[in-house]
Amino acid sequence: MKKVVALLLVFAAILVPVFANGQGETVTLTLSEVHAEGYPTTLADQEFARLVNERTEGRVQINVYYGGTLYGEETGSIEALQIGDLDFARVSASPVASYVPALNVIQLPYLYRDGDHMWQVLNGPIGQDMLDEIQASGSGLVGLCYYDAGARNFYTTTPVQGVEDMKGLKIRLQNNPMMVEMVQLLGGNGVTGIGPNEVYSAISQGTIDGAENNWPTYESMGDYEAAPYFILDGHTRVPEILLASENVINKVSAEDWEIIKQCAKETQDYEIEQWALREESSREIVTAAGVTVYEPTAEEIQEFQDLMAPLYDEYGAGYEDLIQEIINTGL
Ligand code: BDP
Repeated sequence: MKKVVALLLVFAAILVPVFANGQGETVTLTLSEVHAEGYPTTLADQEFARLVNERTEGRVQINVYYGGTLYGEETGSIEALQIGDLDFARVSASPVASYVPALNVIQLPYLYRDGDHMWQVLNGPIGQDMLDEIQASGSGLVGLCYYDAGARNFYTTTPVQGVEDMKGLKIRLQNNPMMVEMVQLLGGNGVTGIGPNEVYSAISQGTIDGAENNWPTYESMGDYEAAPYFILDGHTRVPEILLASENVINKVSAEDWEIIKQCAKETQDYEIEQWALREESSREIVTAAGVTVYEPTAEEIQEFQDLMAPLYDEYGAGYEDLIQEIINTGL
């Protein structure tokens, strides 16, 4: 009799978790984020983890490592996703283009009229096709959703009020050859291989003369203290992407994979709201700290745009119709 009870207990111990989640034990997954606590994308990652935990009734637990503690450089996190060493990473679309070249199209300089235009494109069939392309490309990556990252602008240790002031400046860029070429077209030198958390010290040490980013990163990484000249040239709008490793599909049930994809989509609007708030507060913080913000005239912006135009021929080759469709969206 005792043996039977013992046997039943063993069975129960095995079967209860199996029935509880359809797969076995709770699956613990890891998400890497370069930004600090409280940054809009970090908040969205955490909301994603919370929703997944709630909807899978605890079957899937996602641990968010923010502040670049796992990977300070996004190329490193993308490669870890590809080999299944990491499950999720919230990254900028910029470095992903090295693995999925079509993504360069949605980050060409001066492509969007404004943020609303970009969201119309990303929330429509073009945006979904691009996310699908990430997995279809055989990169081992899955694009789950986009987040807002506003517009990127140059900031430097010396005043820049137009293209002529960019000549000879060493500017840190994301790991994307198109961005390096963009700065070369302006007469500057693009520098890559510096993580966003290292920009402040690279500027302070004089390794670079500046970088380019949005208001929140400029503020949150403290870069404004080292490079206090900010020109609102708005050369690119590069969306953020929440990526999964394709390997996650093997770690969770089919039902939970669908839940994960759905939850990611649902966090997009939340991030956009958080983004708008942070863009405003970051702008206030850096201007109060004495940053010199230069607002170029339409003619001055046109000069940036004209010099960068060759990127459309090179990186837009084969995508001419798509580019036209993007430009026409919302008109
Ligand atoms: C920020 C993005 C972050 C990038 C960073 C960069 O949010 O994902 O890593 O730019 O310039 O705006 O590397």
